This record gives sequence, C-alpha cells and structure tokens, in this order.
Amino acid sequence: MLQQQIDNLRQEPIPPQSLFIGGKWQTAEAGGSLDVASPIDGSRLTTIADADAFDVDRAVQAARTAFDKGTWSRAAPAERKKVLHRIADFIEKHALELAVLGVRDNGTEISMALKAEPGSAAGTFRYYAEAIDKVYGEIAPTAENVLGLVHREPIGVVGAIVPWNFPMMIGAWKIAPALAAGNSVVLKPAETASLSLLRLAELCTEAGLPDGVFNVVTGRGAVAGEALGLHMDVDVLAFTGSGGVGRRLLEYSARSNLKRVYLELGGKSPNIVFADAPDLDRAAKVAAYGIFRNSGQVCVAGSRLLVERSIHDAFAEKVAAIAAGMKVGDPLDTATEAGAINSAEQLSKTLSHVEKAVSEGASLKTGGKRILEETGGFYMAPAVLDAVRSDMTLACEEAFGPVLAVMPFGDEAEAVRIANATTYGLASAVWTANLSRAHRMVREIRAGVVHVNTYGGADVTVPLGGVKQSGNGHDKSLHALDKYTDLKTAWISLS
Ligand code: TXE
Repeated sequence: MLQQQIDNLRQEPIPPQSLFIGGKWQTAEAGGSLDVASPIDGSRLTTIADADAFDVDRAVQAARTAFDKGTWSRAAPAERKKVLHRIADFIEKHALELAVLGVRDNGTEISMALKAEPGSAAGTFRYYAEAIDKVYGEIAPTAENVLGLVHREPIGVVGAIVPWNFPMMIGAWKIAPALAAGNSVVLKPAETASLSLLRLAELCTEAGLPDGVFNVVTGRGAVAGEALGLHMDVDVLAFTGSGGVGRRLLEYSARSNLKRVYLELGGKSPNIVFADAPDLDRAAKVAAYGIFRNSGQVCVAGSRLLVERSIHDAFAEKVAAIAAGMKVGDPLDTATEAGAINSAEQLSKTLSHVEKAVSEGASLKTGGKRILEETGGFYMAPAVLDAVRSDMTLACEEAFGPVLAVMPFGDEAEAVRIANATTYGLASAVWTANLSRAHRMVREIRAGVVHVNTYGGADVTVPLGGVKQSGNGHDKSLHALDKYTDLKTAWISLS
C-alpha cells in the first residue's frame, strides 16, 4: 500500500521551480535556472531558479518589511503558536508527498526520509510552537530604587543556509525557532536539495504565516549564498555545511554588518567499542547503521570506529559483514537501507577517499566501489577500511559518504587520545558495561554529544552543536532560541 503510493508519487512531473518571496512565486530577475539531476537515475528532474544578489535583496527586503510591519514579529506568542502548529499539521498531512519529493531530489532512502524529514520537521515546529509562550523575561535583582527589566526580543531577519543531506529536518531546526521567536527568515537551500523546502514555504503560507515572513531563494552557494552572507540587512546567519563555507560566512560577516554567524560543520566522529560492551552483536549493527544509513551523508555519522584490540579482528569482521549485507539502491523502495549519494561530484569525492586510504596503507575489508551504474544513479557499496591510523587522510577529513575507518586501541587512555585527535568535535559514542568508565569518557571526549551504548539517537529536546572546528551554537532544544532572540535591558528609576 505504502509502496504503491510512493510509486505513484515518484511518477509525478515536477514543474520548473521559482523563488518564494513575499508569499508569492517569483522568477529570478535575470531569468537564470539550474538543472536538478536525479540521484536515483541521473536524469534531469526539473530546474530551480538561479537567484542572484538582486533576488536575494528582494527576499531580504520582503523579510524586513514583514518584520517591521509587526503582524508576525509583534503578534502574541500564543498567536504565533497557533500558526506554527498549523504548519506542523500541514507537514503531517503532506508528509508522504514531501518525503518523496525530497528523496527524488537528494537520494535518502525513504524509510529514513519519512521519519527524519517531514516527521522530524513537524515535531520541530510543534516543539517551538509549544515553547514560545512559555519564555519569560526577567526582573533583575537590583537595588530598591530601580527596576531592571530584561526583555527577550526577536532579532530581525535571519538568513538560513542549509545543505542537501536532510534539507527539511535541518531547515526546520533553524526556521522553526527563528519564526517562533518572531523573526523573518530568508532560506537558501542547497542546489541539489531545494524542492521540499520550496514546497514547505508554500505550505507555511497556506497555514497562515504572513507574506514575507518566510522566503526561499534557490541557486548557487557562491552567488545567492554569498549575497545573503554579505547583505547589510541580515542580522543572523544560521548555517549547516562544510567548514570551508563556514569560514567564508565569518568573513562575509566581518566584511559587512557583523551579523551573528552560527555554524554546524560536520565531524569525524569516534564510535568507541570496549571489550566489555554489553552486547557486541548489537554494537556492531548499530555501528554499521550509524555510518551507512543515508549512505554516510550524516553530519553526526560515526565515521571512525575505535575498537579495543582484544576484540578488534572479530568485531571488524562483524561490521564488514553487516555492511556487505546492507540493501543499497533505489531510495524509493521501502526496503532499501542506504539510498543514493546526492550528486555525481559527491560520489566521486567519496570514492577517492577510499582510494586514498588504501594508498596510505588502510586495508579495504568490503565495498568502496560504485555500484548499480547501469541505473545512471549515484550508488556506492558501503566501505569498511581497517588499520586506519590517526595520521591518514581518512582519519582526518570528513568523507561524508559510506566510508568507515576502523582503528584499534589498547586502553582507555589511548581511546581518548585517538578520539580527540581530530579538528572536529561533533558526535561520539562509547560502548561499555562499566558505568564509571562511561562517565569518564563522557567527560574526556571533546564533542557536542557523547552517546553511551547506542549511536545517533536524539530528539528535538536535546541540543546539537559542535566544539572545535565542528562549529558553534546549538540547533534544537530551548537553547536554540538564544540564537534567534536578543536581550534588551530596561533600567527604570523608581525614585
Ligand atoms: O557543502 P557546502 P557541499 C560537508 C561534507 C561534504 C562537504 C561539501 O564533508 O562533503 O561539506 O558538501 C551553500 N557562500 N558537509 O558542497 O558547499 C550551498 O549552496 C554561501 C557537511 O554540499 O558547505 C549549500 O546551501 N553559501 C554537512 C550550503 O552552503 C554557500 C552537510 C552547504 O554547502 C557558499 C553538507 C558560499 N560561498 C556538507 N558555497 C553537515 N555539517 O552536516 C556554498 N554555499
């Protein structure tokens, strides 16, 4: 039944897409467009508008006008809450349509996309809908003759730049708290994953979000993204993507209006398995799924598997066997466990990571080759590389594909050393039955999240953010509201 519905939706033609500015579809001023390739079979799916600085300026102006008008920014939080809940209702009502559209664009397996994309986006809108009418200001503990009031206000125009791996989920992590707090948003999706976010913008308007409060400009990062980053009237930039672009955004801010910049930049996350892990079979399965789902295109993926030497050989074999048995292929088949790589470029980048690792001395245990080439799509067999050392490229650089680096360690101190021998610090995990060791590891590992006896679980109630070069600031949880609100002090003399 579900498969039949998906198969019907996958046939639907996708018309050429426009920009969504001021609550309306608008063409790019210069008339440019970009082809969108299907990761499923390499065919031309549709086109998106190729926005330039002029279009970005129109979107920012629409956002600023809406903000200044105050219909949204000054609405009672309880009113914004109603609209945000309606947006969540609309996402849920159109969940399958949104998920299939997103998968046709980005290649994530539908079993994961359904939960992670519309599923999590709707939950995120509901969370911030419920949160925003419970956020209080403060009365400062001043002397008797003054009153110090601390107000929390929306900041203004938020520019959000998001990647292709989970466009709706990551988009919602930024859009929902920004809107809940009363800001206007201009969103720039990735070139290869714009479609579901354009549809989301339309649904937001249908749900009652005033025109101009949420705008979407599609196009090239180096053009539309740069214009958003340099715009003098954007107050906050919220970004998920590569470290290279993150650095540029900081430069844009410095060269323009010192807008605040929040970065989530991926990782090289260690998944550490001690010999006393409670259930090694489960640990092996979770380790494999923790890197290979969505074909490794996950910022928190456990891409370095650190295994205690006494169990290393057997454990690496187990993980390699699970990887070799994973069902990779058509992302719109509900049985598929790992879908397509998002683009031809990303596929070749990922394959070259495998080649380089082998040339530097790693041992390829399984996978690492392009598969299903006859479909025209971008598929790769999950790769497990053993005997990886911290000085190898694969241990240092994010492959952002289905590539697992296995690294043995001798004791707890060595595990900590290897785990922290990276410029990144996003996610991590430790598997052990020893409670004291688990707590010690949580303290010692420099990462935004440390999982214990699991990998990758989380929900909107807990913050996600990195340390070191994985970025700054947090998505999700009540803490995310700090990025999209400002504190204002009223100092009132009572004498
Ligand atoms: O990311 P980019 P790409 C990592 C991962 C991957 C690598 C490259 O290692 O292999 O980045 O992926 C916009 N000014 N991650 O090329 O380029 C771009 O249009 C402003 C980790 O897709 O960082 C898109 O909307 N914006 C990751 C967004 O930035 C610019 C998720 C991300 O694209 C721009 C994705 C510019 N000059 C990739 N250039 C994670 N943290 O989860 C590009 N963009």
